[in-house]
Amino acid sequence: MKIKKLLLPAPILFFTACQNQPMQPEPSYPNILVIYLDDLGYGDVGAYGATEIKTPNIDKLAEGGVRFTNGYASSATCTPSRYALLTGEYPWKNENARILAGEAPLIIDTTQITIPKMLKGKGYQTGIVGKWHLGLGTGHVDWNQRVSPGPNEVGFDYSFIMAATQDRTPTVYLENGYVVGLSKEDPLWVNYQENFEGEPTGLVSPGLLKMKWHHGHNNSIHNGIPRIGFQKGGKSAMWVDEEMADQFLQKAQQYIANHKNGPFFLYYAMHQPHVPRTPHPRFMGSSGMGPRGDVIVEADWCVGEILKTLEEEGVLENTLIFFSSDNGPVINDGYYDEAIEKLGNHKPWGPLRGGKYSLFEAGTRVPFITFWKGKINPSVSDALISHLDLFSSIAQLTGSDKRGPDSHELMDVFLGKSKQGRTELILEATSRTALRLGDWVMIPPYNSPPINEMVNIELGNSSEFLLYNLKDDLGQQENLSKSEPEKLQELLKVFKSLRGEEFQNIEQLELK
Ligand code: NG6
Ligand code: CA
Repeated sequence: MKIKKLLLPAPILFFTACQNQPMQPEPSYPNILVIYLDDLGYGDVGAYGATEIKTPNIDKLAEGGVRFTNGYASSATCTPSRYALLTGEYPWKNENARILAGEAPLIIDTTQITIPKMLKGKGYQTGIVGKWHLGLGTGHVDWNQRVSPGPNEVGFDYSFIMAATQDRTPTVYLENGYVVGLSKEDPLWVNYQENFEGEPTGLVSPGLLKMKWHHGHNNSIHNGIPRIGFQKGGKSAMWVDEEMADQFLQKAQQYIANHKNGPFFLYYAMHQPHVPRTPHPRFMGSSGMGPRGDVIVEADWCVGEILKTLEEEGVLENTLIFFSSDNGPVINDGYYDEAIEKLGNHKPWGPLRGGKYSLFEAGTRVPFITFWKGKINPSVSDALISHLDLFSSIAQLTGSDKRGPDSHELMDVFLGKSKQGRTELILEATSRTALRLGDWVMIPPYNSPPINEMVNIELGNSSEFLLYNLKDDLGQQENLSKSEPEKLQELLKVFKSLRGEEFQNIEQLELK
């Protein structure tokens, strides 16, 4: 097993490295780079079957690494997925792990163990660049002071983030807790309950908009785009949406250059293709699919640039890369941006049913790739894996004795040496849960509407139990709960044992 080799005591590795390359001592452990997209669907990537959109750089990762076909985000929305990724804990165990407002308090306890904290214990430098969306402060954030606690208090030595999402206020970057470019003369104020007097909103000033809102998104306007949440002031700090990709890329590249002597852990949390989709002008029209396609092309380009940076800095062969997305795809998530009109034959969900917010497969099954030049042999793996598993697997790789509560040790699977993934996984979508067990999925009955009409996505809600055999029915068309009662019982038993007491009488529960 190669892992054993990696677990050689540091001095031995160091000595070996010195013998081979006397000028450049190698770090004992690999750098770890997590490239995490926002709302990228299973079918949005060439390597996963997309033909109408080109993603050559992501495809390069897939072709040179392990491309997982059963890789899952923990949840069908952002905050819970990101919570699980960093903590290795199921998001439904933390009642605050649901889509957060831009002023929501931090939902990771500062005493809680996280991947970056664990890696700091192993001598890593740790950084995050991009979307945070895990809350900041303890309530009533004053954006004109250092905002804390945040990423720097849960394990990141360096952070350059947007607080929540691109469609939420405040529309500013924060670097190590400070709003970037903020002037004392024009302080920044944020409110999610009411507007500031005299400030225009998407609702009352449609003439100021360059992008129209479809649902939600009619509060404060910045850069001609109406957002969720109100803000006032802070003009010198406001980001330019169209430059966000370049901004995050540059910071990520700088981080790599500054820490090339490693080992480093970099969480590069890109904002594409979440709404509002605002490609840089050089990518406008690049996909023929409107802004949603264009920002995927832009994101793919960013991935290529990051790979180049790793190569130029001489660390590509010593960097284990995880590539994935926080949840499944959505076409109209609240703005008129031609995503529907120009979709053509492209299927962001690939062969799967549902999408973002859904308990059906497309909600949580996402592109999931591992890449490590020279260390991973290219392959396709159907092993069942989750973002949850990064924690304990990385701990395994780096010899840490820490583990994530719901995280499995699957480094051999991530390195393509084994296909023995999980046997079971709880899937979550806006606080509803389902169970994947082997090739089967069971979704308990939920009373909520079966379709979210606004986004036009089937949510997986039904008055009866849903049971699918994904091996024969990847598109979840045939509900076998009646014809396979024993299978249903088997899954129910596991579901109950994983979800605990509250779900013991699930047959009688009126689930919302
Ligand atoms: C929803 C927003 C949606 C998106 C989502 C979060 C409305 C009507 N919809 O509430 O546009 O921002 O939250 O997406 O406001 S996520 O990927 O960060 O979870
Ligand atoms: Ca998302």
